Amino acid sequence: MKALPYIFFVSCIFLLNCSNEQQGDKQAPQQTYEKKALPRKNIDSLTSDEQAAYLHAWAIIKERSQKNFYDTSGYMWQSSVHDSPAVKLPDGSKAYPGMCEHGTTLFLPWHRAELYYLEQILQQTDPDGKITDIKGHTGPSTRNVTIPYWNWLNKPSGRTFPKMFEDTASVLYRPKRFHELDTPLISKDLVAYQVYFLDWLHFGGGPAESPGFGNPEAQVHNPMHNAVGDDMSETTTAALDPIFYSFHCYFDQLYELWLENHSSDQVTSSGYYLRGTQPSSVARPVGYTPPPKGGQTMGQVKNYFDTRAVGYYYEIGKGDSLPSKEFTMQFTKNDKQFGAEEKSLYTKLLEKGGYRPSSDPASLILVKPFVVPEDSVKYAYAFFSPGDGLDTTNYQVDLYLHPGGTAFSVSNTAFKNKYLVQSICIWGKGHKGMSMEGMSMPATVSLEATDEFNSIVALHKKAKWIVTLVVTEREKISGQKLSGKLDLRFANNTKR
Ligand SMILES: [Cu+2]
Repeated sequence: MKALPYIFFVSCIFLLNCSNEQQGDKQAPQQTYEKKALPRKNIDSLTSDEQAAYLHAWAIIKERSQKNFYDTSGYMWQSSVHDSPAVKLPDGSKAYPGMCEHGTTLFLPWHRAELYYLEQILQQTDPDGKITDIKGHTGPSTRNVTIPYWNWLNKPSGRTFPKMFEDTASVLYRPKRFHELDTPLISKDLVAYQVYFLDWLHFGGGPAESPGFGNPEAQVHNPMHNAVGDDMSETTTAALDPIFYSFHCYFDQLYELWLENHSSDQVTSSGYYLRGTQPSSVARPVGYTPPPKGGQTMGQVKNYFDTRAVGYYYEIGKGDSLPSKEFTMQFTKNDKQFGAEEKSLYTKLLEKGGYRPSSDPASLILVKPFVVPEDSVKYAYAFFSPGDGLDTTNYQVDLYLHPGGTAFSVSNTAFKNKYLVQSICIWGKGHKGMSMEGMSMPATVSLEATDEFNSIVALHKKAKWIVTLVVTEREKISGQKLSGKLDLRFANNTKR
């Protein structure tokens, strides 16, 4: 199963009102230097001193923002870098914290850079361990603080999340997360398959000419944002939740594993400058050159390929390793998926997690019959153009390929297991306004099913089949009747 779901993704202009406070940071000349790489650990394996240092650093960046909302080394600015393209400063001028990148090849690289800056800022909060924070703690030194990762593929140490995020008195706590989730939501097999067997286009997302979600983003990241809920379910607020950074830290580890298993040469965006305004007190990564027009200070994608040069590496304990490549290989041999086999490849990959596409009543079902061609195809895509009611709601799109005479039904588990081939989750629909410079966003969601289509060609030439798209609203907030269009395209040439 290889798939590339494309999506029109819009971003949000989040205007922060001005106050009488001063802007925290004026840009000074940039400097770069190499530093010792520090381990990023599983949050559950931090020692009590490491926990104390992490919490102390967070308490300090929170206090900075309480004193000066516009302090670029404070919590508010750092969370604004995720989705605040324009901020009006007290003097009336504008500043540009940043914009997250989603639905393109920049998704993983951008979030890597975002974590780098926050980590450097946390390290610099109290290197000598002398400051007393808002929680009344003096020290310890924050010199060696790194962002700990939340391995959301494992059973949580707390009820739903790692314990450190469930302590109600902690600076890391947010009360409105969905604390009753059945986790792990995502299957390790699905993620391992993506890391080992997907090329950059399908893992990292589409390039400037044809942007689109990579599978980890569409099938793992997006449903997880919705599942954690509250702040995390909107792009404008996601980074206000401290769990955001540990959540993304694990995606960054998966990005690193992908780079180890493949090659950074495949990463189509390596020369792109990453948008975001970061404090000049943070040393830029090795190889950094300022962008031609100024303004965006996070550097280029390629500046972050070598994490040790950037200042960190992942400490992966036994319990944190993915299923092996050899084990995962079994999923690639699935050529009978539309014959005797009872489950599609995608269904098998999902099995070990709680995440189940089309598990709620469908909000919209679209069908299109087709005749299976005689020869295998170079590509097969289902395109979904969202219509009424889908511009402001988070939803799920699931793709089924099945024989004529059968029909989708939510309660027919055997049918769903056999014919579900692909899905994509759309989140952050509060997000409106800008799209990335130089990247034109298509207005349709598209789901690739080339391998699955060719499995059907091998077994069922000239038969009548049906493509069904099932749209499920995740929050049922629109109350509107939903509409949309489905198109199926397949051909023998490589051009879509
Ligand atoms: Cu995210």
